[in-house]
Formats: sequence, C-alpha cells, structure tokens
Amino acid sequence: MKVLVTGIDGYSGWPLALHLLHRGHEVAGVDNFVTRRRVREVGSWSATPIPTFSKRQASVRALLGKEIEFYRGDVSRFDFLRSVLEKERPDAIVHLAEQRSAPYSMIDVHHAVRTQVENIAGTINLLYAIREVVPECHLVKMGTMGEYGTPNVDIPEGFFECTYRGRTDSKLPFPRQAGSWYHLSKVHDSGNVMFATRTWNLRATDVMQGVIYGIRTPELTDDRLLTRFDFDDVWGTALNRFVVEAILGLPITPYGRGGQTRGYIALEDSMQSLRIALEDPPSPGEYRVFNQFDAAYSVNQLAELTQEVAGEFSLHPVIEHPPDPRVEEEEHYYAPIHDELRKRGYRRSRELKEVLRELFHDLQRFRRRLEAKRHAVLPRVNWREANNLPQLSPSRAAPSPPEPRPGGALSAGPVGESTGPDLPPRQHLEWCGAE
Ligand code: USQ
Repeated sequence: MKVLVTGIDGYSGWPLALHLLHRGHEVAGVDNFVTRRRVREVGSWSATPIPTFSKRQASVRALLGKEIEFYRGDVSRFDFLRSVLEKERPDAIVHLAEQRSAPYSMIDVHHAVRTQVENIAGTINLLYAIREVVPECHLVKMGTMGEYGTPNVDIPEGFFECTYRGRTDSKLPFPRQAGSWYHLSKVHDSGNVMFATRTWNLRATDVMQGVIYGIRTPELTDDRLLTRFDFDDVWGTALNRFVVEAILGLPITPYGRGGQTRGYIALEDSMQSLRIALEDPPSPGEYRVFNQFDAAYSVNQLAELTQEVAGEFSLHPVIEHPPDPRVEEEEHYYAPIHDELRKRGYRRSRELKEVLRELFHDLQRFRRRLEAKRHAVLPRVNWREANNLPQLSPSRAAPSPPEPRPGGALSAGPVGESTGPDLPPRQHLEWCGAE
C-alpha cells in the first residue's frame, strides 16, 4: 500500500517510514522541519546528529534501494496538503505532523495558542483534503493516552457502556481530562476526527499513544539512518531523559512524589503497532480507538530501573525528586485497557531492561552532544506560571537560526543541525520554581 507520513522527519515519523519500506509498502512524506527549529528554540538539539532530509533520502536510496517522495510544507496550508494528496493518492495517511510537547505548549500564551491552532487546524485540513481527494483513504491519527488523564476507574479504548437514570448507551466516548494545552489539542482532534468520520463516511484509527522510549528499531541499521533523540526538559520524555541524566552525572528526576503512572512503549513497538493498524484498516464510516502502549510504570519505577541498569555501565546516579513542575496527580489509580492491538497480533519485541541497556550503550557514543546541552536537561517549564520564557530563554530577542534547507549543504557544525544561538547555561541543580 502507499502510505503518506506527515511529520516524516520526526522521532517516530522517520523510523515508521523505514519500517514500512521494509514491509514492502510505498512511502511518501511531508514535513516543515519545525521540530528541529523548536528544539533549538529551547537551547537543545537531538543527541543523535540528524542529516538533512535530502541526505536521509539519499541514504535510503543507497542502503535500501528505495525512494521516499518528500514534500516540504506545512499542513496548516490546505492547498499544499490537497496538492500532495492529489499527487500521491495514498491508501493510508499517518498523521504525525503536530506539535508534540506538553511543556512546549505550557511555556506561555503564544506557545499554547500555536499548539492548539496548528494541531487542530492541521487535522481539519487533512480531513477536508481526504474528503475531497481520497475518501477511501485510512487516516491513522496520532493521539495520546494523555487525553484520558488519570481517572479513578479503568480506561477503555475510546468508548464505554454507560447507564444513567435508567437508560444505557453502549458506545459513549470515554471522558477526556487532559493535563496540558498540548494534550487538550489532541482531545479536540479526536472529537473532530470522530465527527468527520461519521459525517463523511471516512475511516480512521485514533491512536492513544503512550510515552515512547528508545533510540533504535530493527531498521535503523546504519548511523546514516538514525532517528532524532530529544533529552531536554521540553522535548525529551521521561525514560529517555532519565538515561541521559544518568550518563551526565545529573540526578534522575521523577517529579514530585513520583507515583505518576503512564503507559510506555518502545520505539520499535510503536512502529509495530502503527503498522498493524495500517495493515488492518477499519471499514468506511468507522472511527476506532487503539490504546497504544505496552505496559504502565510509575516514574519512580522507571527511575529505579534506570539506576539499576546504569550500574552495569559503572554509572551511579542518585534519584532526586524536584517539585513537580506540572499540575498532575502524583499518586493515582491507572489501569487502561489495551487489547485491540494484541488481538491483531501485537507482541512486545524486547524487555524494558534490554532497551535500557541499548540506550546506555548507544548514548555513550553521543556523550559530547549531551554534555554540550546539559544546561537544558533539568525542568524549566512550570505549569503554574503563565509565562515561562524568563526561565527558558533570557535571550529570546536573538533571532531564530535559519532552518536547515532540504538538500542544502551541511554546515561545518554537527550534521544537519544549525549551530545557532543557544540559551545561557543554568545551574544544574536549580529546579524551576514549582511549589
Ligand atoms: N516526568 C518526570 N520527570 C521527568 C520527565 C517527566 O517525572 O524528567 C513525568 C511527568 O511529570 C509525567 C510523566 O513523567 O507525569 C510523563 O511525562 P513525559 O514528559 O514523558 O510525557 P508527556 O509530557 O506526557 O508527553 C509524551 C510525549 C507526547 C505523548 C505523551 C504520551 O511528549 O507527545 O503524547 O508522552 S502520554 O504521556 O501517554 O500522554
């Protein structure tokens, strides 16, 4: 089948493209490289050096003998999106081209608005473009487990049976109680995708994605194919960040009491899950929801596991609990159901500890890149503050560095990453001002 991946340059988008190519599917992609720019905006970069997209295409050609058709552009431009669909006429679209960081959305009003406008408008544009050009196409929409929040009951896959005042509805959308402007943008997306599917007889899978960890998939066989790996407080996610903290000799940071429990999944198993969804599409008019995670852990459990595996690498990190910069339950019940993918053949590829060992092994190689941005690791964005720019970037007046142009020559600096202005270093043990 032909799959269009929007956000193909990202942490998930790139390994997904490679995974699908290996399965014999055709892949085309869209990206505007905004994640590269926004990670620089918070003074960080990917631990792995990321080549320009045209270099990525060339590597795929050289190593796999395959082509990826690529369109540089923004999904917030409807005409652009429609013209891509007219040209490619994909059988399926995996929509990853959204602002994906909760802390980024909580920086200030501009970042909040940008997150919601971009994410919601991009998805509506895509729904209209599908409706007009390829109404049979299967939309796989990247949502988040964070849409549900942490209710004190089990979390079903999207829908539940509800009896109220003597009447029963067998398929009501389960309540969403998201914990950031970012997570809320996905809640609104879900409502919009469900509405469009019903109204226009489209087909969609809404993926409630858990937190992804890891750096490799079986297809990332060569350094030229590596995906990006974020570790700063804004773009990095819990387990990935804990490993980096251990490598840098910083404390591992489960926030607050550390009982925050989420569903986690390895990068390669997230790719496996998306592929399973693609290869078993829903019927026209069907909107289905998959809770896409492998197992639930508290951040305390992850911190302890990281500490244990760090010991195998002669690293001896301490675990410290900074005040939680987020407003979230720090101890809570958490039991989401996740049967839909398993019913379709999903199996965990490797144990968490094995992936942790691989992370320590791989990241040691990029230690100098981690060291260079160690000032951006500990938390700086506080949910209780309306304006986090002062903590984040006292020098924001400096212009953003230019985005690497696809096909442009590599600079003398690290591969494909601009060496534009960074934020000044901060004290490593200075937590942001949460209560
Ligand atoms: N956390 C810590 N210490 C850290 C970093 C995070 O205790 O150093 C805690 C957070 O407070 C939170 C949990 O770990 O309770 C998860 O945070 P995260 O930063 O790993 O993940 P989150 O912000 O929820 O977002 C990430 C991705 C997002 C995706 C989501 C899936 O950035 O794109 O949608 O994971 S989920 O969390 O299931 O909603």
